[in-house]
Amino acid sequence: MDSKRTLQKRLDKKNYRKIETLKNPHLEDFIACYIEHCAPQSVFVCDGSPQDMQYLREKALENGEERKLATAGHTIHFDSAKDQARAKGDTAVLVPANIKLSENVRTLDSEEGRKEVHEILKDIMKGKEMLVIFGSLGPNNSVFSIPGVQLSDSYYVGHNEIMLFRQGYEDFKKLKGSKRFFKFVHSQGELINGVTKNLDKRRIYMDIEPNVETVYSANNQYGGNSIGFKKHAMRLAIARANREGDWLCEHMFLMGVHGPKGRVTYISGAYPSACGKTSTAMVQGETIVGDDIAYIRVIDGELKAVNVEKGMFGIIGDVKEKGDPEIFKALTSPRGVIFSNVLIAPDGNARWSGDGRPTPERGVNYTGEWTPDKKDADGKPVPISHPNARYTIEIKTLKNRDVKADDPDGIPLGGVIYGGRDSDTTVPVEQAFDWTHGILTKAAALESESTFATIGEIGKRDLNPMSNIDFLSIPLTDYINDDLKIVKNAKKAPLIFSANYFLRKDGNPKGEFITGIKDKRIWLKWMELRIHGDAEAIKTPTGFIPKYEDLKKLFKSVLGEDYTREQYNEQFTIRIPQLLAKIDRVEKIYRNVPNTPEILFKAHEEQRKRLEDLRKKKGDYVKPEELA
Ligand code: SPV
Ligand code: MN
Repeated sequence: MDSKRTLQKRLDKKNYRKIETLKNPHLEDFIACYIEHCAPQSVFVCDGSPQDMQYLREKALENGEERKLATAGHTIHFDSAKDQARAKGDTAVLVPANIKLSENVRTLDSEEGRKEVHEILKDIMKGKEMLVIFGSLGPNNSVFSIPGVQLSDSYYVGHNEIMLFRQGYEDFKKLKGSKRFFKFVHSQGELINGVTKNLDKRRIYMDIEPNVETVYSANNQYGGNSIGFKKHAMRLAIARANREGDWLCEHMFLMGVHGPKGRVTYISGAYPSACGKTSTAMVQGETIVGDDIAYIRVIDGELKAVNVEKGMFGIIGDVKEKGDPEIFKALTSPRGVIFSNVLIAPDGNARWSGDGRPTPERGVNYTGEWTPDKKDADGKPVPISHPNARYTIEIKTLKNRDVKADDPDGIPLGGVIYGGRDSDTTVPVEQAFDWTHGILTKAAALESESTFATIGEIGKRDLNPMSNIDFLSIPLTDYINDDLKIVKNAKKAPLIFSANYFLRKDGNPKGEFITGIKDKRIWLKWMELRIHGDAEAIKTPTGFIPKYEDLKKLFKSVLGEDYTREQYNEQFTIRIPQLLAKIDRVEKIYRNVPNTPEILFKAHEEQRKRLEDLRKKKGDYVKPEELA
């Protein structure tokens, strides 16, 4: 194939020049190959200039992928009713024959998968424009970052990518012809009333092989399925990080926690869906670096991290002024916002489930005309917005953006949080004994309990190690080993914490919460103090917990609240039967995970022994003051 000839023939002069300038034969081959294969009517290359970005925004409106809302800068997009979340069943990592990843990750033989998806992609862009979008995964001019190129026939995808990711066009120049970039091909496929028609042919295949590093995505629109730079790039990055061995790609937010005398301490956090991840990163009084994906490296003996993104693709449900004031403000004032799958209210603005405002009388959502009494085919009420409805915003428009949000040198990590959800087991905040203990008993044992809002039995717990179970493109145990060894070349490891905002009265999964919505602010401040050795702690069988006096002071100074000893005792009781049951569950799962390191079982066995010893002395439920 003569790529240059194809490009010259199929691109107009201006667009051809944009590619030629990059002097990268691998890029030219990739673009030419998919022009031939997907057969678009035209090709638009976005070089990151303001006018090219404006073109994407305007085209998204002009061809109906987005509609304007009443507030300046706000638009809305609808996905098909059946394409509103990541399509796990249609997603697979392509691996050479006979290689198996973990049970949780679907794999397909590379040859078969490539053949299948390429048959689906054949001529899929007929009559459409192919967009070529360049991104930098991580800050520009940074050792952390990886350039990527996305081909897509969706302006909505292009629009999201220029908001969520830093521009990559200049970074491609710096590649000097190398093939060290990630590649993504996406098509919405044939549309009917603006949404994907052939959902039976929806495929998202991750080709992680070192010389390929390409994701093919067909017949879908939902951002988690279509936006290559986000979770698709994450699968490629996890595989590359594992091969290179000296960095990590984590499903983590990054934030600055503000301590005494102007001190800023950076903390990352991995939380499964619906466990409070974005709420924590956007908490009042602190500053945000990123809310979803981080690359981590050891630099000069320190663990440093960057936000792979520059925007947020957040879940909008339950964002209300009271609980998430910073996000609520961002979503209700003029600035660039793309809403997806929410309701257009009669005043022309976006409304969503749990926004804390009176229910609108009517509107238009992803199901068409909507009224509060609308029922679906099964007679169930149709919510105002889809439970996975999202917003896209740029962090630079937020006043709580951290000053180091785009620092190419990254931010130094003082602490790492693993945030789970349970009504009856883990205390609101606890520090692991050390890095290895934290990775093995907190990160690898991270669980999330199903709620009314999620499908499944209430109170059922899913293991979600490092909150990354859905995105692993390498065996789970390799990922755990990579996390264990990253600190080998560090002078000092960050502290590891667990967090749980969801304890309920008497451990009843339907009972009321025993911590307040704003209490996470206190747990963060306590972690910050611990990182600097400015707060003492009580040793329990599972880690270090705060002392009452320290929390009392923080509740008063940060929230102006009187924190009582009763509250403390209720929240921080060591619930031995539940903690032992958790160990049983986790061990049972890892017994079936191939190559689980022996130290994982050992760490849990030791924890079990410490819990049993304490139970013998003090009974099932032990108040912290009994240990002090
Ligand atoms: C998540 O589910 O973790 C997300 C949204 O961040 S998605 O892009 O769909 O993965
Ligand atoms: Mn995520």
